[in-house]
Amino acid sequence: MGRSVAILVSVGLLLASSSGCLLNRTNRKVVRQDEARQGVQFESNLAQSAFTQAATDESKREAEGDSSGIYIPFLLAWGDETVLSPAAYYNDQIMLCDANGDGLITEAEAWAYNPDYMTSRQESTTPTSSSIQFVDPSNARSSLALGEG
Ligand SMILES: [Ca+2]
Repeated sequence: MGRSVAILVSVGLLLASSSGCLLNRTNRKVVRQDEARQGVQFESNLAQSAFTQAATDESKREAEGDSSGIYIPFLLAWGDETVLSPAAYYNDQIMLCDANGDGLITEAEAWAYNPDYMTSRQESTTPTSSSIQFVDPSNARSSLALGEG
């Protein structure tokens, strides 16, 4: 009785110390490690910030890696993970973002690539009521009249 409790405690400690499985092996491989970052130009600081924020996001790079293997709950986790090197991921993001491939990332391309960032920046730069200029209607009519004539 005492021996079976000790075995159960040992198994429990083993499960708790690993990733929840008795047998655990993950072979992680970083590919394209020798690749250098490509150069790219940006239309504006905003386009650069939007691109860089997403292209250097480590969690996205890790999440986009490939993994394969066998997983049996509490018993076995055995597999391979493949992730791009940071430079390779950055270069692939340039290809995704630079839609026309001209080596210049425009604000429009940055919008399409990272709309969340661009939307948040747009909201933070929305004009306040003190910065909005109102047009005098009499001047607007005279402008229209000049335009028509
Ligand atoms: Ca472009």
